[in-house]
Amino acid sequence: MLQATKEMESGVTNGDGSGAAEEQDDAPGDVDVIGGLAREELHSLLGEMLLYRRFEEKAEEAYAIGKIGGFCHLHIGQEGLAAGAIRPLRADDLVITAYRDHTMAIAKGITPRAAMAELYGRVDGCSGGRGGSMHLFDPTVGFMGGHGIVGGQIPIGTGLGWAIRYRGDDQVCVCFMGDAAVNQGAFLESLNMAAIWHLPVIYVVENNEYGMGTAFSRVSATEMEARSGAYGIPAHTVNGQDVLETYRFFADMAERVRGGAGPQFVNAETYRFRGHSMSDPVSGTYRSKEEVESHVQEQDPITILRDRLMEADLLTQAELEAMDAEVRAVCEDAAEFADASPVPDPATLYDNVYAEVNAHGRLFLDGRGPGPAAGGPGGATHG
Ligand SMILES: Cc1ncc(C[n+]2csc(CCOP(=O)(O)OP(=O)(O)O)c2C)c(N)n1
Ligand SMILES: [Mg+2]
Repeated sequence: MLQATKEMESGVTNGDGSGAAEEQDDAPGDVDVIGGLAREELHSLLGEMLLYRRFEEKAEEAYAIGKIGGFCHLHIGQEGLAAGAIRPLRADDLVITAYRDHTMAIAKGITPRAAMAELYGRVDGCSGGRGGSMHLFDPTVGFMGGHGIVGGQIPIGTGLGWAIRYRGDDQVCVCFMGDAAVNQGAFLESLNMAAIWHLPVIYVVENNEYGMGTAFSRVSATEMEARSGAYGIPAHTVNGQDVLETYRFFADMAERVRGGAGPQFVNAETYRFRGHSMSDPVSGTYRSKEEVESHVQEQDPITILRDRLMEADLLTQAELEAMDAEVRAVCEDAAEFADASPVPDPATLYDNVYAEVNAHGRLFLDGRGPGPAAGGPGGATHG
């Protein structure tokens, strides 16, 4: 666990995907392995999900006392996807998602400190305190946001896939979205282009059954899996509450897409244990308390893995408690760090609003500054 936490703090996400793709099925008598994952890896996955849960609980607490403002959507209940889908990726693979992004950002390598400081709106936040909860972002670790417009990240994720192909690289892009996003026009256009251009993008629906208070079954005449068929994109379903199934699925899928399998569509079944956002009640009028309670009791990804490990004698109560104490300390430290970080200077309010433009009016979004004046090197480029 210690190692896992350090890996997260340094942004390393199991670089080569090792430990996942290797087939080591539960050999009889091999007590240290479940589903092809060794004890250390299993502890690491559990510790990661625990970290996400405690991070979100800390954010919930900070929101309640006014330390965090604006929108704030918790991922509690859906942590199996952050851990299971992102951990098997390479450090240089790309991840993009919607506004329920805290755990996804940490899974891809943003530190809990930088994530919490962003929620607090402070300068040490990963987006300089300007994005807040919905707009965590750090391209240096391959986390491309954090997007507040439902479906807005889908064309951008498609563009990231196009850029990978254009440059001849072998990364993959994992583009998450909520179930409500598949009814946006941007989803349809993006999938069509991804299919035509054979882009290395894995589109993942975090299907938590609801878009705010609207059940997916009320707004769709088909099952989720049918949504990519019109574009010839293969559809898959994975149980997002079973982190081992999710991990193995994505370890395999990322390598297949890296190897040229083209775009994929994944219906990841999950459930949110909290309200849509911090301003909503847990159940509301669109789902019953009993429905929520039964999912919390039976479909908690952390409890499911914990019980599995304990039943197989791969985890003791003392180990679990030590793990929990460790991640609680990480979250406490993140909150203290965020609270001590200054708010952005009002004089910088207009920074980063416009991209730099060179003498020819051309935008460079790849980190280059304004180009030289006309006639100099590069001056002959066409805008
Ligand atoms: C284009 C657009 N329309 C409406 C909204 C308001 N809105 C915010 S979240 C949301 C529901 C999205 O649900 P889903 O995609 O299933 O994601 P979940 O919240 O379940 O993670 C809506 C309608 C928005 N942000 N953007
Ligand atoms: Mg939803």
